[in-house]
Amino acid sequence: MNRILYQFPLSHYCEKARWMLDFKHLAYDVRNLFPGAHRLLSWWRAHGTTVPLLKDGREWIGDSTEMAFWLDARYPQHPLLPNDPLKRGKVAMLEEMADEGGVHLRRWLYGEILDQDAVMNVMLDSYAWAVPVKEYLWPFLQQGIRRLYRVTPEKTPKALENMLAVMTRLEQTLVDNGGRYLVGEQLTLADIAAASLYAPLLAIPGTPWESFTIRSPVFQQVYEDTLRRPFGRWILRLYAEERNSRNNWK
Ligand SMILES: N[C@@H](CCC(=O)N[C@@H](CS)C(=O)NCC(=O)O)C(=O)O
Repeated sequence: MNRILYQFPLSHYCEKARWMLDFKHLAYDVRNLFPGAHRLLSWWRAHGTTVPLLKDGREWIGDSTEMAFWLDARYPQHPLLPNDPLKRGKVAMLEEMADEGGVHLRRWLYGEILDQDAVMNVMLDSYAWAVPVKEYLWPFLQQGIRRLYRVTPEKTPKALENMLAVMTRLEQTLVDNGGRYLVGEQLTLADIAAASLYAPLLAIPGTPWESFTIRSPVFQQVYEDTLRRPFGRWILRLYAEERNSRNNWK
């Protein structure tokens, strides 16, 4: 396969990239990079430090937003961004907002789930060499994640607040647009970004986040509130009706 998505199974930005490729009906292979070591490839090929990292033929793209623009330019079928300049600008702005929400969500959610064996399994079971030693590796990985994403008791409450504030702004846009899509009358990059970056909150079957346990009362409350809100119900609808591939994250 000449198109390869380098990723982490658990990453919601990688889910965004998978969804974009699936939406455009582009076939690809998934390769899981080991956290930390991934930076060698990301830096070498795209001068970045993160995944998703896409290799498409001879091209390498190292950021999910860049990927969207690049994919649309190269493969115009099933556009992620509308041609109309006003709608296009709005989609780009909402995607950026969703990306920002994803950073807050990640910090808060890791604070809630990073001590769970289910998280260790999703993160490490895809590396055959790591499985026999995963219990030894896990504390180092946990520490690295806490440090990289600044998952601390001081920072996570603010991350929750910010994550919910972005959710409210996206939800208001959705409701103002009639409740089906964020912009216009069809799925765009804005919807894919918002739904994939907030999907970890909802334990949707077929996603990497289905197996986590909700332990704290705060998480229970956030989960129930999100399920009740138009935004949460909308994400569930998109996953049920418009996410044209599942279980492709392993
Ligand atoms: N702006 C980037 C963000 C991607 C991102 O934050 N990826 C995380 C995984 S969720 C990552 O690679 N973290 C490892 C690191 O920063 O070294 C994108 O949209 O692709």
